[in-house]
Amino acid sequence: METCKDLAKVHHPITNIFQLEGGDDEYKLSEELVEEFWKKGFIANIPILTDVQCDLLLRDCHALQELEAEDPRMSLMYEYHKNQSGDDSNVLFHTLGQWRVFETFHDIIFNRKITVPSSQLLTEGKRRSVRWWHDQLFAKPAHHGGVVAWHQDYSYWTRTQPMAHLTVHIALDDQTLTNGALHYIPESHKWTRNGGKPLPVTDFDFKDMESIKTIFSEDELAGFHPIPVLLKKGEASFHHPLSVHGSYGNRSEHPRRATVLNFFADGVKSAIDGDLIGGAHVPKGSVMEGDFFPLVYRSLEKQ
Ligand SMILES: O=C(O)CCC(=O)C(=O)O
Repeated sequence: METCKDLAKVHHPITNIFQLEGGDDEYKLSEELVEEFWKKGFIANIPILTDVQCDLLLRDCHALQELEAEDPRMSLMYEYHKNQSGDDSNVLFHTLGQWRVFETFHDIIFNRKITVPSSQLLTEGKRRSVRWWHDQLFAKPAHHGGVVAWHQDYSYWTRTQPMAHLTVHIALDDQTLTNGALHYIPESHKWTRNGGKPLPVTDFDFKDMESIKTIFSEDELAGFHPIPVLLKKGEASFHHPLSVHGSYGNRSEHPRRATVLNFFADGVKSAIDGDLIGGAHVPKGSVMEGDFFPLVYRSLEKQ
């Protein structure tokens, strides 16, 4: 059988696409931005990628969308949904695991313009070493691109504990009100259940944008004020694992694509003995590490 190289075995950049000359401090967020993150649950419009870097990712995004079911590279993907909603008028291409297949998606996880700010935002107070969790690619085709319903990321991640996670959403196309821009609910990262647990998962059919409202308290409903962040191509938002976010459909003339990187602080442990992602197992209670979960940034601050 034809085989292919699993880039998860390589725990450093392979190309110089995202190479940076500066010292780490050049890529640090200001104290004001760190404060804003903890106050609102997200920060946005942080410039990360050049047009050339975006275009290389878009080239591979196209190749990913064209992968045939029998292509051996498909076996490396954690998840591959041509249309997660199953509804032709609401198409959401959504994959996890392309970092194992394409050098671009592999190397971006080590980009210090991303990992240095992540080390500042993973836990309040001190900088943390950053470990890779997984990637996601969202592509909404022109005219009939689908929604990403309101949700908190950590609702899907309780198999890794404690919660010290972070999401970096990078626009590969300018995001607008007609093409399905990312929206946040400011301060919703404080909305929890039973002593700090995330809200339960509600968007089971990947179609109903508003399904989360069925479980909101009166206060949460009153505080539900979505803000579009209108990222430009190459800009990122960083959000807290409990920040409620989502995006409407794409009714524009052009596709809207975004790459999403998920990290956790070094030291987060497995909370299950089963499959963590893509067949990766870490015994319950043990620190998340190994091929699938490389350290992408080592903080010099005492942990
Ligand atoms: O709207 C999108 O492309 C995905 C939103 C999302 O769930 C995320 O960035 O974490």
